[in-house]
Amino acid sequence: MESNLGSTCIFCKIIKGEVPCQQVASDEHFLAFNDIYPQAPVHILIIPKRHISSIVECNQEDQSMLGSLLLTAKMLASSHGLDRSGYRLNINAGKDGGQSVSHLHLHLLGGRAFNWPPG
Ligand code: DGP
Repeated sequence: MESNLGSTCIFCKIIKGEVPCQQVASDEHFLAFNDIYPQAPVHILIIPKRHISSIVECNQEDQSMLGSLLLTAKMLASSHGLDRSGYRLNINAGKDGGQSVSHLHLHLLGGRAFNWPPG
């Protein structure tokens, strides 16, 4: 779901260049940049350039975008040398999921071991 909240969204401001970021990659549909509060040696956020507030808002029309989002993360993990050691892909949704920014984003975390279950 698109929303005019995009005009005040911090990640939309990053996409527009109004807020700086450490960019990792960019294409027509996605932007990847380092998380400002890294939880691992590699902590990259991959976001769609179209404002979507959450995975909760996604539907069948977003199937292709969501698949591309995962493949983009997989390629970035590979280019960061994480294929052998492994990594974690994480999407937080809503309050219980710990989502703090209302713009769909995928966390790519790597460079250390992670526990399961998560805290
Ligand atoms: P989540 O909790 O899943 O909504 O994760 C949001 C992440 O976004 C969190 O790890 C911190 C990161 N973040 C928030 N604001 C900024 C920002 O202005 N720049 C960057 N690079 N990351 C941000």
